[in-house]
Amino acid sequence: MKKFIITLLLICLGLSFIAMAGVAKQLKFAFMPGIADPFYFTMEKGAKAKAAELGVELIVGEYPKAWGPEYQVPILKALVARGDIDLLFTAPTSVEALIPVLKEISDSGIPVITVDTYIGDGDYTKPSNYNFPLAFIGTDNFLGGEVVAGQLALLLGGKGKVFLENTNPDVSSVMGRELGFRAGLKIFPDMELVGVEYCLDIQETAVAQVGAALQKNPDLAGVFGVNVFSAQGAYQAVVSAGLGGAVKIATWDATETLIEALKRKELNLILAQMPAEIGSLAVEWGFKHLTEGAEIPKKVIPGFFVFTQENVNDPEAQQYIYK
Ligand code: T6T
Repeated sequence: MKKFIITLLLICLGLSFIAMAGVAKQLKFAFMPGIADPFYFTMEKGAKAKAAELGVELIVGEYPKAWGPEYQVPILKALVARGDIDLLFTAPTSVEALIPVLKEISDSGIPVITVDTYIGDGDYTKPSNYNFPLAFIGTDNFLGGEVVAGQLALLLGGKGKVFLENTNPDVSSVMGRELGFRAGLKIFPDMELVGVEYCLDIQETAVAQVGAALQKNPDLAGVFGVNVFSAQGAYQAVVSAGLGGAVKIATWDATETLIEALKRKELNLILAQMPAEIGSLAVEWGFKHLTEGAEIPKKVIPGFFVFTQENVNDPEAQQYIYK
């Protein structure tokens, strides 16, 4: 009898070892967005789809109601305080202010990928106090800014006064767009940038700032709004001044609001990023890194698509509208 019980125990022990070996631990990734807007909602969708495909559990931090470290950092801290996160990907809302908190998270053993925005100058290959993220995955904002400048110049026949509505001077993405736009305009000696304002990612402020620029410059020929809220604000200001069509409007981020305005020919172009792809790539690279030890390229740069009045109804273009 004793021998039988011992044999039974050994069999049970063996079976539980086999079961444990067969069931790999499910990875848990955390995503901390920059603000509640269609760009990050679409990024979450892309990340969720890839996570489901790979069997990763995706935990999404509460969406900050406004832009800035004061809103993002407390949510980020609460997210990692759960203690069971295997990897974090996030859009830092400031190049400097997010360094200490992300460093602390990385030092605690949670690998960090920055998506959409970066810390420092975004070069994670050289020695610095911000080179600890595994990678930056996001748009080439400088290139996009140059493209927008070129397109706006084409729409204006290469001459005229333009105004740029930006959000925050300490955010890598939008500053890249501004610098690219400035560089792109240099090719056209008769194009003049008459002003730049920062709305802190508040649409009403963008409306007021662009409205004031229109009053100050009655001969303003074009406006560039660099992200969802600055673009929607710029569009609103031009239309409510009765200048829709007369003042050319270049925008960034393909929200349904902007797409509908483009279809009505009330604005001229929209640069669409690939937020779903950015989210999907973050999950895919994080998974490969943790399961196969893959080294992630320090910069992963998906492309972008430019919507115009001519292509906005093309069936192939519809996939670039944020969901
Ligand atoms: O344009 C995106 C994002 O790329 C940027 O970093 C912040 O603004 C958006 O989220 C749009 O509102």
